[in-house]
Amino acid sequence: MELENWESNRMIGRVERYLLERIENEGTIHMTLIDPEKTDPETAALISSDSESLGSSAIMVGGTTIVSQNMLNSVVKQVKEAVSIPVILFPNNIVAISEYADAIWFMSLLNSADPYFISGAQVLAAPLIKKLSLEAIPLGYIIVGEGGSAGVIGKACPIPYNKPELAIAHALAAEFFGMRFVYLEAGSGASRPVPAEMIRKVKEGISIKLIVGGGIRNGNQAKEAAKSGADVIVTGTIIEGEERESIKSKLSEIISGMREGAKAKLRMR
Ligand code: 1GP
Repeated sequence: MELENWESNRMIGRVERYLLERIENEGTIHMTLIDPEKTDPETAALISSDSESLGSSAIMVGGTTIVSQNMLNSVVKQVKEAVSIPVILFPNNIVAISEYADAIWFMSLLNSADPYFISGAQVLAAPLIKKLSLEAIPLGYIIVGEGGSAGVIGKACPIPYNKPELAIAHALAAEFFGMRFVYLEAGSGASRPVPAEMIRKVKEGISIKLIVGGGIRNGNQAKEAAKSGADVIVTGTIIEGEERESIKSKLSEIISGMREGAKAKLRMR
């Protein structure tokens, strides 16, 4: 096979290609994160369908404390039936894999002090991912600020918000490892999202795609993150425990804010 064909056929799968195209066209894209321990399958399907209508590009499914694979499978299956955008697994551990998803973030927690979260779980999961033909998208995961439950469970040494140079170093390591996405994670429900300055400096320092999440609750924060250079914005907590209409209005505010920020980002290209 020609090198070029090998690269296009083998390295980058269908979901990743779709994400890259949307980022290229829209500047910044939004993903809704569903935690199957906190949202039942029916509600997950409704929220996912609303997210798609409002402009989300993908649904991520995962949480820090997944205990039931059955629940995960039901959520993924029902979400798949409700949307045409991809469903991407966001695994906390080896049990968080479902054959019904389109792809999986194949993620390494780069600032963990425990090798299990850097490459151990990944080695255990890889054969199953292959067997299920799940598209694996390589992702460097970096916990910053408070770090939340993901920081505690993943035994991370969170990067302080006033040390963007450390975030750049970790993100560059992800790039040099060959990962194609890097995620600055403030932790689900963080009281402060990743600061604009950290996003801007990391974006300037790398050439892979930058995902930002944790603590984004309003349109202004989404706008700031996009304007500062985020390629993907993830929100999860805003869809939990609220009425459908109020979730829709929050999502719409966040996606409009992001789009405003993305316009500024596109102009700066
Ligand atoms: C958590 O970054 C995601 O992994 C989303 O965070 O729940 O605070 O939106 P929130």
